Amino acid sequence: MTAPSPHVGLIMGSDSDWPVMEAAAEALAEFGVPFEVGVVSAHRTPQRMLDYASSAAERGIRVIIAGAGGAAHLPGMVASATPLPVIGVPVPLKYLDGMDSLLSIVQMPAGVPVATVSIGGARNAGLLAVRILAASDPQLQRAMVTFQEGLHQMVLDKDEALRR
Ligand code: RP5
Repeated sequence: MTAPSPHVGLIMGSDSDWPVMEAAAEALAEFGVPFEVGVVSAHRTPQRMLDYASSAAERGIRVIIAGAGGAAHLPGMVASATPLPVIGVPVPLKYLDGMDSLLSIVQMPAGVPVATVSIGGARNAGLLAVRILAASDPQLQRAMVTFQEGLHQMVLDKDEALRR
């Protein structure tokens, strides 16, 4: 049996980003969304980044999640070279608490959008990718509704436990 072709491209500037970015992979796996993972650096492998971004749509990728730390130009540069929706994850490094990554990703010029999640917010990046795919996939949308109902119930359960 052949593996399903990936719908989400999960890329990061360095393998050192993986401990943060892993949460996006987990979210995608929870919903059974096929994805690929790779290291693509805007600064160290600029041509590879352009090749990845410009070929992603024709390879069947529908959403790209790009995480990077420091001078985090990867999500924005990828967004400039693909028509696909790009979700940017600011990865916190040793200095500046990820503010550098956040500001590098979030302040995009008009015309080149990147949906930026919170610093270290890779799980939400995965969930946002699921929602984007679910907009044209009723089965996936039902799974998202079930997930949201689970969140609702979790809060009610915690409330009840506190009141006891
Ligand atoms: C960025 O530089 C990467 O996304 C990573 O967050 C950071 C440091 O990379 P390494 O020096 O750990 O490879 O481009």
